[in-house]
Amino acid sequence: MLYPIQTSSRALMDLSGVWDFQLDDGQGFAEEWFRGPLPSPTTMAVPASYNDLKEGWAHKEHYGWAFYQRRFAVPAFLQGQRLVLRLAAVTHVGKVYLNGKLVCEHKGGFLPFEAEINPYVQEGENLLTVAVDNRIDHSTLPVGGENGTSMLGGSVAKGARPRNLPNFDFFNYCGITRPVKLYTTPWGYIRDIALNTRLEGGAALVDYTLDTVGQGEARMELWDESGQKVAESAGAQGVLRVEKAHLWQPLGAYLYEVRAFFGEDRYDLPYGLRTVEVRGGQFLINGRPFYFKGYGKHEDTCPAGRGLNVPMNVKDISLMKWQGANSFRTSHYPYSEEMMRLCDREGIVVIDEAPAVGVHLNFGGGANFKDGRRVDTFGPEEAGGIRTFSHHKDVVRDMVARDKNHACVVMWSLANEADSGGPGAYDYFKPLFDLARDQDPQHRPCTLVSVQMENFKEDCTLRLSDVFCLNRYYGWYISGGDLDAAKAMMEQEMAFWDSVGKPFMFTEYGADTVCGLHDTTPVMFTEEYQVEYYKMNHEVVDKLENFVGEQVWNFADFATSQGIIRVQGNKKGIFTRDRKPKLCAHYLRERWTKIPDFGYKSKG
Ligand code: BDP
Repeated sequence: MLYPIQTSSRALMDLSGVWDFQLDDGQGFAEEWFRGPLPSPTTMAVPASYNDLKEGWAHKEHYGWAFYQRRFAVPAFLQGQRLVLRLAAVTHVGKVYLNGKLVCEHKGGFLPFEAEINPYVQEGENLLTVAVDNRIDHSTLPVGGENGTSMLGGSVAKGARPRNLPNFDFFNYCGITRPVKLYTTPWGYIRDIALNTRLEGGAALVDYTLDTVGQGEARMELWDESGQKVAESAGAQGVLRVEKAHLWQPLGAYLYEVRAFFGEDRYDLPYGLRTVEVRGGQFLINGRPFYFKGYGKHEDTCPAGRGLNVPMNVKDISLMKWQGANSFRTSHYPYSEEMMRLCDREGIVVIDEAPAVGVHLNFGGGANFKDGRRVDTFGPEEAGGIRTFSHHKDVVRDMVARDKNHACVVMWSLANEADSGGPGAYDYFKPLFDLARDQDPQHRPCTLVSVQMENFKEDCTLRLSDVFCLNRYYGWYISGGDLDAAKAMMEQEMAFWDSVGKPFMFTEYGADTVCGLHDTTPVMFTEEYQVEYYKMNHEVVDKLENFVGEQVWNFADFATSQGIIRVQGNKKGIFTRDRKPKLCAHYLRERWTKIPDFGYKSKG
């Protein structure tokens, strides 16, 4: 799916701003709030999560639907064009109405959807209503408790309101969290572009496919950064050959511009030339062994919640570069298209993750430890099993469709901390890996991110993943406070992963650290402990031959549900939520600025 842009054939209108807003008390659909002005609206920023933008529990912990509304006019001079309304993220279910009529519905809060609205548009003002449902359960991604009750089927106390019970460790922010845009195309138009780069000596070959609708001649051009046309080709499918190609490199971005023409339509796409491959125990970018240094992150800022925050995205990348970091994972959902385009420009390497978190009914990640009963996550629905499979296919397909041309994306992560060692896990995940591999024109490596478990040798990642991505908390959840014991246990497990012969890395390791807590003896929660924790971990992983990267948990402190092990959120950040460095930020800077992006392990 193409990002909406303005070109010589396309107009683009951004509907961001302050919209009318009303939480649904249960009457919204019965009273057909989408037919006219909302009965008693307040104001709401779009894009943003609504939870923290008004005071009190009603907005913060709302359970169910909320209605957004605004008016817009379509300029008369755009008549005769195809009009598309595009919503980049509505969390988690959206119903879109124009002038009282349902235009489209979409499930999944972190990926875009769009609809042709010509049949619905009227002259003068149009009334746009977006109803948003934030409920999570065993069929949604991320996963939540059923019917607003606890994961294991406990019932709501009499008189208590049902509420979302996330089976994951981040706040269930919701609303229209990314931009709503209106764009035009001619009636014969470019629906999609798929690109793949192959290297041949100093030349690059770009295979392309244009997916078009209607009649017209197709043509492609490739322009370099200095504004020179370096290749062109006729037809909807073909190859662009670039002699002396300037490659896109980690922390050394170079972006060509692909110009696609079809009939009267034109679409321009920034495109970096690079290859990715897993060979032996190495992760190769442009044929050289890459070492991941960086983070698991969140889209989480105050007060926008998960709402697009462009200044913070720019700041975060600046902080990462200050530290010598070169990469992050979009834990635990695909990030905004604006962030992906920024990473292309900045040379930041991205592991792109599907919103599949909480696919584990015996462990909810971090704040959500279970009561000890075992549930067969991938077992029959009647026995309480998960119902995410078909939706999981949709989000994997849509994530690849959205992000397939980004140079920054080097690997797909199909889930975070699923029950991948449990019965039925292989059969659940095998078709998802097949799907991702089949849909990606670049055939990037695929992984699933593994939770710490005793039976790690049964983790289906061993049979499915190209790179083993491990979340490990030796020295925090395991042997917290006793780094010697933690180290011994960790060495034992890591020897196994190093012996398998495939590359592996940490996608999470971390320790909660309250900014400002200090001690001469490094006890848990102090800034000193966080530094000692990472030093211990690095002593172990530096000795592992096939260990290809360290992504720390987390870049910054972030909001979670309330719970007895969360102090106004998760405090494993290396930066505070407002991006001030903890002691450890300086330690990691020391370390990472000395570690080369390529060839860190001897085999390089
Ligand atoms: C892991 C999860 C992550 C949590 C983290 C933690 O993948 O979402 O925030 O642990 O506990 O289980 O901090």
